[in-house]
Amino acid sequence: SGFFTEAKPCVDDEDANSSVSPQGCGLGSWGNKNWGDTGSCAAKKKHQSWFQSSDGNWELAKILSISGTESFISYSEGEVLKVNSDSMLPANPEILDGVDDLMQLSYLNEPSVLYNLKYRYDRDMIYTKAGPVLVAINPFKKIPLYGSDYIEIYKNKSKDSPHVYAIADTAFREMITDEVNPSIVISGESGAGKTETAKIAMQYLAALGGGSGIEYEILKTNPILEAFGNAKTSRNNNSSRFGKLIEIHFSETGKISGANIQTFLLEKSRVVQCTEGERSYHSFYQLCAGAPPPLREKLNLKGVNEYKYLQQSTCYTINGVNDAEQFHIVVEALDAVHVSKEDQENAFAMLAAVLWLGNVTFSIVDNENHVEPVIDEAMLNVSTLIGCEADDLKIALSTRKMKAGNENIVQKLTLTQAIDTRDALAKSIYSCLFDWLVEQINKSLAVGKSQTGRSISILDIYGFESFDVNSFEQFCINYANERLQQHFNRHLLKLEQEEYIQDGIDWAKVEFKDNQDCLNLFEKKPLGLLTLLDEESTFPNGTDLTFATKLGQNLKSNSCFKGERGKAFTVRHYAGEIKYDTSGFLEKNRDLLHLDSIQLLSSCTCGLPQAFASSMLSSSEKPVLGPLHKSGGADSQKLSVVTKFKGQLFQLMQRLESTTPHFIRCIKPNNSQSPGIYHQGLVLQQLRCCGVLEVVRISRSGFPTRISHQKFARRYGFLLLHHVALQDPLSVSVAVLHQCDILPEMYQIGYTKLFFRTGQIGKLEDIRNHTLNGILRVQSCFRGHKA
Ligand code: AD9
Ligand code: MG
Repeated sequence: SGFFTEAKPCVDDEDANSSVSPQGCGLGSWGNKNWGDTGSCAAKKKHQSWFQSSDGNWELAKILSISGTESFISYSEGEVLKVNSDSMLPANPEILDGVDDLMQLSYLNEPSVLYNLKYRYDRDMIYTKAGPVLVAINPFKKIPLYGSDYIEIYKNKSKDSPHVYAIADTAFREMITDEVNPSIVISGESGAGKTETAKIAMQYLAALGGGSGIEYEILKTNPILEAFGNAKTSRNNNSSRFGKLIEIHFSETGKISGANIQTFLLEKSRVVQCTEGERSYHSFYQLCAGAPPPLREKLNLKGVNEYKYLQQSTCYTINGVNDAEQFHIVVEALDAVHVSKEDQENAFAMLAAVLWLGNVTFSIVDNENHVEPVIDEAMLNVSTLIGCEADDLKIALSTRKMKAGNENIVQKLTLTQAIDTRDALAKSIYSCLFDWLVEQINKSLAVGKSQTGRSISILDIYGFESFDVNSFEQFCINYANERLQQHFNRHLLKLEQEEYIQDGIDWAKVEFKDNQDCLNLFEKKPLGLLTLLDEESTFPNGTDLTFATKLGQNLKSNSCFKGERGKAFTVRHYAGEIKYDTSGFLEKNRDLLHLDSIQLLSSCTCGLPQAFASSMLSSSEKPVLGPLHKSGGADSQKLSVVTKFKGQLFQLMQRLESTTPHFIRCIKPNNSQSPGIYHQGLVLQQLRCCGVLEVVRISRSGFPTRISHQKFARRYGFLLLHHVALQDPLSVSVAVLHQCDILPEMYQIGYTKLFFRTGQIGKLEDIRNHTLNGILRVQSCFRGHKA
């Protein structure tokens, strides 16, 4: 098994010497990237090789003969083909099939990595290490890898195959022994499995640190947040429409003492608009399907297909999901986190109010096309549910108070304005409800507010999205993913290499795709996407079109930006090019709720709307969106959505920087959410864009363990037989390394630190323990004598 656990540095020498072409037949390069190791034609003749078939997939072939730049190969069932030698890549020997760490591959080229992952995926081994990163391929089916038996196995370390449990275990032990706060950062495209992975990690930590009962509450936050914050999209039947950082607090002895959840930017627009084939938030369907009769009656609930907001898509159900059952699970979870029955009912009333708001219609009341809501069942239900007078609701939905100079004037609304006002109210009620729930959860989980300061954080945000039409929501989501990618690059690619270079060790730099340009495109002041969006959002005459035009004029020089005709623009993200349609950008960024609506909510007799109104008023203190809203007078002044989001992301990054990160990369093997389908091209694109292969390259040729000369000398100096202990730490260290037979290629001596390849410190620790035990034996023997 030693063969599989040690990192194997690169290609064997024999191959390198017998190379036919000086370029190593161009092995290792594909496209313009150079992932692979150098190999040789001789190596290709000995082993099987990869060649790319006409459909773009890589296939294994045997080389029959090589003449110049051409090779004859046989593949599949003996078919013989003439191919360009340069287009072939070496395959690994069979004995390396399915290794559990990509670092163990002799040839680290793309087809070999793809093959290794597929080999494992086909055998339900969905987890593979890529050096320090755990790669998780979504199985889209239940696999028997979880639960208490498995947790026990990883707890006792009786198995060390890659698993989320193993990552959580490492994080936990690191927290206890090194007194650090680890984080588990999960990334990947939409539908790749981040949320499931986060839950699996939580499950393990709950089992490890459980006992007080609080772990049960922590696990119960998942069904609640998923009900209110997840929805079916065309990419994922249970897509997170918000970002989440959960910080689990531990006592000194490693028992869970509480937790805290921070959420990021919920996609509000889904409440009032929904694309065909998708759904709004699960909570609506669950309520309609699962509410018991008395609640149905009280909220005057109808079937989902009677609500206009939900009717926009003809999709009401999800295959294999029982919304009524889910409703009961959510109620149970709300009980668990101590949301009172009364508050639960109030929360459901808000859901019903939102649904009924969507059914409010308007009729024209004068010859200037001003409208008023029709007083019907929908209007009456909304006012009952939120606890206001129907008349007050009517005024809030059909007029707007404005300040002109010192005078207050009342402006009547046109149909479009009235609909916008209605929808804005619905979106606000929903997002306030979401925030309120998170607050209730946090209150309940705050019991043992981390007295020790020890915690493990798990980050699960919405994954990179690319739809046919990409709007403001995708713009924000993809921006967040760009930030997260930079955090990944920084820790695994940049800092790692910088440390080698700074300490002066021999190191051939591994190049990687830096996404700083793209982040600059978003964040640069004064000319970045975010500032330009904010600026345009404050101009009274700004429109989505003028915004798009302005982008084209100002951002041309950034290589990640591409202007498009009309209201669109394209961003070259790390994960691919995305064309955004600016329709609705300005309005969504302003996210105005008119003061009239806030006043309406604060006058409601129902507890929740009042709480919502006061939280909205308190969060709208900072005047950032200027002129338009000042002249509008009555509108609340508040941070724009992107500015607030950027602030949250910066805070998040700061928090993550104070932790020791562990990375999990989720990969989606197909776009149809089906088990057993492994789409090479799709997997490759995800591996490429997120830099996993570069990480393996760095880890494989790198020195993952490092320790200062002083620390090393202190820990191992006593092992020296000849006393050099009086010498400087560097001399002591070197002497220890010689005495312990650590091979010269297994370490490097930097200016301040020693750098080791994997496994070397383990060897030294073994020797140390052995020696210490010997000393202890001698001492006890000695004591025995004395007695
Ligand atoms: V999004 O960015 O929130 O749209 P995620 O979170 O990356 O996305 P999610 O965890 O929701 O994806 O996974 C999508 C679906 O894949 C789940 O609903 C499961 O049906 C399926 N899945 C993911 N991971 C596993 C797993 N380890 N075992 C079984 C899984 N099924
Ligand atoms: Mg998710």
